[in-house]
Amino acid sequence: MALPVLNGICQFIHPFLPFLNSHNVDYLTDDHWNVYLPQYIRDSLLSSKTEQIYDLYDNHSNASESEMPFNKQITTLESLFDIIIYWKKQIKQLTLTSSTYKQDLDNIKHLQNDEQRKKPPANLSRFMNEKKEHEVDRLVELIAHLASVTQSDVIVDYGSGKGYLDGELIQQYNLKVLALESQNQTVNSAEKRLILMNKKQHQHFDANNYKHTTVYIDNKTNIEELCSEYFPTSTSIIVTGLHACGSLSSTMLWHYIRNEKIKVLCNVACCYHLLEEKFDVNPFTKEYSDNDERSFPLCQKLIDNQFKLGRNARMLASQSIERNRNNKIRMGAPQRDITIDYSTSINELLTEKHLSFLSGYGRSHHKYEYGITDYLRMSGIYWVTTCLDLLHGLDQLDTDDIINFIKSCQKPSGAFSPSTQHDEHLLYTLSAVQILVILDRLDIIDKEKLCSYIKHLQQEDGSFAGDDWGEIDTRFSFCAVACLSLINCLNSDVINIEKATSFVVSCMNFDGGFGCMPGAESHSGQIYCCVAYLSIVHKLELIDTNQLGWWLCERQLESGGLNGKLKTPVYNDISSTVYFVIGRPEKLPDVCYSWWVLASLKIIGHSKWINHHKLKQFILAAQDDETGGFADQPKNVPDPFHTLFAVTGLSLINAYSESIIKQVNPVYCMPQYVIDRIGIQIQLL
Ligand code: 3PZ
Ligand code: ZN
Repeated sequence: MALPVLNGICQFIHPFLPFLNSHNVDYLTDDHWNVYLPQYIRDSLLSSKTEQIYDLYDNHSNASESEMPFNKQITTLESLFDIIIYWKKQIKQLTLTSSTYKQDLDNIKHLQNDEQRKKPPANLSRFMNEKKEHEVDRLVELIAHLASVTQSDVIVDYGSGKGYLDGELIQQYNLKVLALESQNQTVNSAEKRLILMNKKQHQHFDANNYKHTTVYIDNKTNIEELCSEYFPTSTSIIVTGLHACGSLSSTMLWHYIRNEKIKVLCNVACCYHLLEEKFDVNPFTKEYSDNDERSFPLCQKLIDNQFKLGRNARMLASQSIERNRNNKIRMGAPQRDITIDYSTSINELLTEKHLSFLSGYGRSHHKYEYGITDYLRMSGIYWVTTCLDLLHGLDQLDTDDIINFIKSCQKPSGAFSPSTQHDEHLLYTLSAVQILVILDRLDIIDKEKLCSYIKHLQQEDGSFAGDDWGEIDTRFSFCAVACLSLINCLNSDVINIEKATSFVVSCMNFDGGFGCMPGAESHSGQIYCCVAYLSIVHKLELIDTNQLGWWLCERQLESGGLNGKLKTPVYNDISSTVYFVIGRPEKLPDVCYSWWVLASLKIIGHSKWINHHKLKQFILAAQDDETGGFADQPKNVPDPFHTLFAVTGLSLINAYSESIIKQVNPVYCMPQYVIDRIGIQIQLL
């Protein structure tokens, strides 16, 4: 019964797949309107409002015959809707809807009284937000009932994250939980959270019921064996996941089908776009996946037909029409902005005031004010030194004092700390190297030691840790190659450049941007580090410059300022008719993003894609006309960090002549004449 439906739908959507797989960031560059939309859809869209199109769809779905309109040629939007609605009805007949699920649950409930549940007191914080509490409480109830009717004694949680679900399974129902999580840090913080919660609530939490382990789960993972390792007496298992991401959900299915001891699968899947696809390229590596066992499609029939759906189409498939219709706030909603009265704002550069603001910070490091506490003093000195140099004020700096300070921060490893009492770190090592290059005092560096320090921070996968504590981040990949190139030691004897590059590229996202690790959300600061990294190693051709350029120039807001990342509305569809948007902290425009965004655009050759005049107005308005210096936004407190990035932003758009602001190098964020002096060749597009 299912097979004709499956085949019919595959045939029906086949011609639409290139369209379904297009991404709206390519809308203009790839001319989607003309390339993908048949004339009849273009006509309908131009002649009706969005609301009317939705109405047409709704009216159709009520009126439509359940007979397949086979012989009709699709020439109107109505006839297209006819076919879509026909297939929707066919699928519905094959689907367990939420009403049958609810009935099933009620039936189970009759078998099981709920007296043993220890509901947490409503006035106690469980360190979860409301949405999470709602989800967790319902899933916990369901799992407990399923455990009871199937006599299962261990719950295996795939991708346990912060352990929200596990904590409640144990507290409320005294169940045994094995938590599986691939991220070590996450597992540790989950355990801490559970212990903390236990203390605060004075409730008994039986630690013997909670076992966790750090594993990357795939089809080869032997769940039965893991269970008997942690719970030797276990006889039957429930596998579950609350937002089991991408392939984790299909893996769970794989295990369930093949393992007798797993009695129940109870999963809330998510992130369909992260599912690997057998016949499509991996969105991150752009390569065909060998790991076809846990990938889409799972069904043998579709595998036999070599059916390829594509990542964007799967993403689209998880957006319901009903939900979109009900949301007034859509993805294309304007980003949050501030209003600035440009008729009264400062519109000239207060160079003299900035020079005294900066040299006040630089002169005595006993009196560092807001922003420059000792844990980032080395970077503070770099911000001040670079900015003074760009404003022709380097003579105001006590360079001997600075050199002595840097020497006091040089560790036996050859690397540098933010201040004397702290430990060395790549971030402050780069700052120290940058200052020394500007002051032409590279003699202070022990190149051999520094090279071996940086070498030992490189990991097997090519990534870099920031220090011996081991945090991994694409920022550190940039710091590593920036340091090495500035001391003229960037070569394959010191670090594995090829691996380092493939790690950075593995952090590239479908939107053209980069995150701090593979799969992490695109963010301007991270994009700058990755783009600057690729410029230093001359591998800019690996960037999709159209896609990235679009993402970056869309950071500019009406106020002229730039923000740091995409505003992504988070929909909370607890009830099917009421929709809330839970506001994630949005990124307002900020002067420092002038640098992260603009420098990235400059490197990929698209700095003209933002409005220079408006940006200049925004940056100038953020000056403090009393103390000097720039703040993150107009009227806020100035600091050296934002002062540097305001000045470098103005430099990149050539807002003033060289005699007022010197040229800045977009990769190193140092004066261009300094880079020329040491003769580094970066790549610019
Ligand atoms: C600021 N750091 O973590 S920080 C930084 N931020 O050391 C320095 N834009 O509270 C100063 N925000 C001011 N002087 C802010 C450097 C941050 C960036 C915070 C910030 C900037 C908006 C909220 C991270 C290079 C190095 C470090 C960063 C980015 C790039 C803070 C908060 C954080 C930090 C310092 C002070 C004022 C100055
Ligand atoms: Zn900022």
